[in-house]
Amino acid sequence: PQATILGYPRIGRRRELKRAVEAFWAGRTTADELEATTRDLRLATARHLVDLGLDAGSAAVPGSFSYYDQVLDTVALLGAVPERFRDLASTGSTNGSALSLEGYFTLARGEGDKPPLEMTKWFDTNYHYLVPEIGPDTPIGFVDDRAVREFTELAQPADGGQAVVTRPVLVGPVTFLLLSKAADNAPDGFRPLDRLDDVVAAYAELLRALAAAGAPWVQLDEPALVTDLLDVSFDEVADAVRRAYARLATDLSAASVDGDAGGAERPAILVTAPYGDLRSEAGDGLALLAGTDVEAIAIDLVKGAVPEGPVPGLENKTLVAGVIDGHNIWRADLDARLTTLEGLAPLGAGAVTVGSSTSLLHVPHDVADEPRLDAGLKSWLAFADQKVREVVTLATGLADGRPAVAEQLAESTAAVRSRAEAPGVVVPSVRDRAAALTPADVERAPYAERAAAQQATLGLPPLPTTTIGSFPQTSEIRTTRAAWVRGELSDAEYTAAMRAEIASTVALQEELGLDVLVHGEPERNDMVQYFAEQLDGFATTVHGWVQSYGSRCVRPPILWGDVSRPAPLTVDWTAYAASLTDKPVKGMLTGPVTILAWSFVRDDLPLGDTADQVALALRDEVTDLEQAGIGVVQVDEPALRELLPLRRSAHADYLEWSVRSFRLSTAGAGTATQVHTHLCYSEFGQVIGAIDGLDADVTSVEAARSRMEIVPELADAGYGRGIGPGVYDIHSPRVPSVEEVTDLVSLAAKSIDPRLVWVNPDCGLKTRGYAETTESLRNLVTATREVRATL
Ligand code: THG
Ligand code: ZN
Repeated sequence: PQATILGYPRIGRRRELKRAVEAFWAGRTTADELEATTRDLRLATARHLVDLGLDAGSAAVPGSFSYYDQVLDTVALLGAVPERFRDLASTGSTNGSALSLEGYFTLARGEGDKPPLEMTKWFDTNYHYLVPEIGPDTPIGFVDDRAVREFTELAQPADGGQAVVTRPVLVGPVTFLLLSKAADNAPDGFRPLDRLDDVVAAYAELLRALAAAGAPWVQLDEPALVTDLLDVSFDEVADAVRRAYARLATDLSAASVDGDAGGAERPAILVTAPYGDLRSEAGDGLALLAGTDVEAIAIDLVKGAVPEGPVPGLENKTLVAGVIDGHNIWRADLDARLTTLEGLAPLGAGAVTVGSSTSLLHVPHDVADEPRLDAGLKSWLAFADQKVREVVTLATGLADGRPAVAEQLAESTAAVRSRAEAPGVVVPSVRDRAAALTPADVERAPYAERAAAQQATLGLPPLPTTTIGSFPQTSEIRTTRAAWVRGELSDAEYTAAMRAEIASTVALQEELGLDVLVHGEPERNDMVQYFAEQLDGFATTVHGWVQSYGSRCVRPPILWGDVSRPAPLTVDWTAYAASLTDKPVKGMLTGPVTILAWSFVRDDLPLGDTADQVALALRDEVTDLEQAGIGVVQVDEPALRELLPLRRSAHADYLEWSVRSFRLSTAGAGTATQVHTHLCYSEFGQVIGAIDGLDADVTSVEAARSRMEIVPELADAGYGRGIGPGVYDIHSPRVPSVEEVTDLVSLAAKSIDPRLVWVNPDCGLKTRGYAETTESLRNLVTATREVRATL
C-alpha cells in the first residue's frame, strides 16, 4: 500500500474494551461474550480505518488488537508460561498448551499468592508491558493461532459486510527476548536470548499458518533496535537479527509483495523500528535490516534523522517512512513532511510507503470527540483518526504531486501558522522570567545546615514514618468528585465533602501514630491532570483516553503554551489538614519532569525550556505552602527514568535539564523546609547519579519487591541524605507482617547511616482499600517502634 499506520488504539473510542474486559473479570460476562464483543470492536475498527482512507485489500490496515498487552500476547502465542502458572496452560483451551482467556488474564493479574508477570515501561512511553520470564526449560512453541483467527475474521467477515485484509502485528522475536527477563530458577549466566532459535522456529510456524490463511503481509515490531538501554551490545543484537531473519525471511518462500499469497510459505515481512533512530554510534541498524531478506522496513522519521544513502539492500525493499508522529498529538506540517518524503530518494529504496512513526496506541482516538476544547487549539491537533488522514494525504501527494493535495497542504500550513501566532503560545512575562534565571536559583544551603535547621523545627524521632501522599480513593470520593464536575454539587458542598475526607484521613494517621502526615489527596483525579487543569498553558480532554496498562487508561493533558500559575494549586487543602493536627503535614506536588512525561508536550520549544516553566510555577507553589506554615514539601518525580533517552549520547543533556528543573522547582524553599521526592515504576540504576543530583532532603523510592537493593546502590553513588525505601508493595491488598517490615527496615539501616532512614510504603495508597491500608500502616508503625528501641 501507499499509506499505512503501525498500529491503532485498541481500547475503543468510548473505552469499550476496558468495559468488556472488566465485566469479564467481574464475572458478569463469559469468555464467549468477551470474544464476541471484541470481534465487533475489531471489525468496526478495521472498517473505520478503511473509511478514513486506508486500503481495504492490500494489508494497509494493521491487525493490532490485544486483550491486554502485545508482549503478553507473544507469551500466549509461544505458550511461554512461567512455571508457577504452568497448570493454566491447557485448562479450558482448545489448542495444545494454549492459554484460555482466563489463563491469559491470570498471568497479567496474578492469582492467590502467585504474583503476576512484572510490569514495566514500554520504551520511552507511558505504556506498560508485562515482562516475560524465560528460562532454559520454558516451553516455547506455536500454540496459539489467535493472530490467524483475527486475520480470517476480518478477511472473511461472518456478517457478510465489508472485508478487510489486515496486516497482523506482532512483537518481533528479537525484541521479545530482549525485553524478557531470565526466569527465577534459570542458572547463572542464562539469558533469554539463548532461546532465540526456539522462538524463531515457533514464529516460522506462525508465518506458515498466516500464509495458508492468505495473509499477504505480517508486521514484526523490533524497537529493541533503537535503544542502548537493554544491556546488550549492538553486535549481539545484530547477530540475533541476522539469525532470526535468515530463518524467517530467507528460508521460507515469500508471498509476492503485490498481495498474492498463493503457494507461499510466509507472508511478506515488514520489520518496524519505532521510537528512535536506527543508527547510532553503536552501529547501523538500518544497514543491518537492509541486509536481510525482509520485504519492508519501517523507520521513525520523527525521533530519528533522515538517513544518508544509498543503503545497500534497500533497492529491493519498501521503506515505510514514519513521518507522522504516533507519540504526540500535533497536526503535522504536511508541506514539510512531503519535503522529507521527497528527500528519501537518495536512500535508493525500491518503494516508499507513508506511515506513522510508531503505533497510534499512544494517542486518543479522535479530536472530533472533544467538543469542550477551544476551536483554535482543536485546529492544531491530530489524534489517531486525523493522523490516518494525514498519512493518506501525504501518500497521495507523494504519488500524484502536490497539486493533487493542494487544499490539505494549505489547511495544514494555515494551522501551523495560526498555532505559532496564537495568544498564550509565547507569553513574554514567562519567557523573561526563565531568561533571568541564574545558577543560584537551583542551589540551596549545604545539606548539613538544612538537616540541622529541619531537625530543630520538625523534631522528628529516628526512623520517621510517613506515607507517599494519597490515601484510598473510595467510590464515595469518586462519586462526589464526578457529581461536582457535572455541576450537580455546589462548590461549597464539594469543599465540605473533601474537607470531611481530609479530616478523617488526618485523624486516622494520628491514631496510627505516623510522624509526618499528609492530607490524602481526595481532590485529585490524577497526579498530573490535577495540576494541568489549574495551570495556564495546558488543556485537558473529555474522551482523550490512552491505554496505560491492561484496562487502565490515562488522559494526558495537552501542554500547548507557555506555562504559568494563575493561583495557588494545593495550598487550601494542605493548610486545612495542617490546621487539624500538631504533627507536620507534608505538601504534595508533582514534579516538572513527570508533568511533562505524562502530558502531550509542545514540539516548538526544547523540553528543558518547557520544564523550567513548569518548575517556576511549582516553585511559587512551594513558597506559598511555606508561607501557609507547611514545613515539609514533597515533589514527586516517578517519571524521571521514563524520559531517559533511548540513546546514550543523549543522556547527559537530558539529565542536565531534568535535574535542573527539579532543583528549580524546590530550591526556593527555605533552609528549614524539608524537601522530599518520590520515585517509582522503574529500575533506577541508570539514573542513580541524577537522584543524588536532585538534592532532596529525603527521597522515598519503591524498594520492597527488590528487598531494598536500591539503598546500597544509592549509598555507593555517594547519596548521603534522607532515604525512605518502601517497606511494602502497595500493588496488592496483602498486609505486610510486623516482622517483614522490621526485617526490611533493619536491612536498609545496614547499608546506610540509620539516622538517614525513613519508613514508608512503596507508593501512594489511592488504589488500595481502607481495610488493608489501616492494617498495613499499623504494622509499619509497630515495626518501626521495635527497631527504634534497638538503636
Ligand atoms: N498518572 C499518569 N500516568 C501514570 C500514572 C498515573 N503512569 C504510570 C502509572 N501511574 C500508571 N498507572 C496507572 C494506574 C491507574 C490508572 C491509570 C494508570 C487508572 N486509571 C483509571 C482507569 O483506567 O479506570 C482512570 C483514572 C481517572 O479516572 O482519571 O486507574 O498515576 N498520568
Ligand atoms: Zn509511587
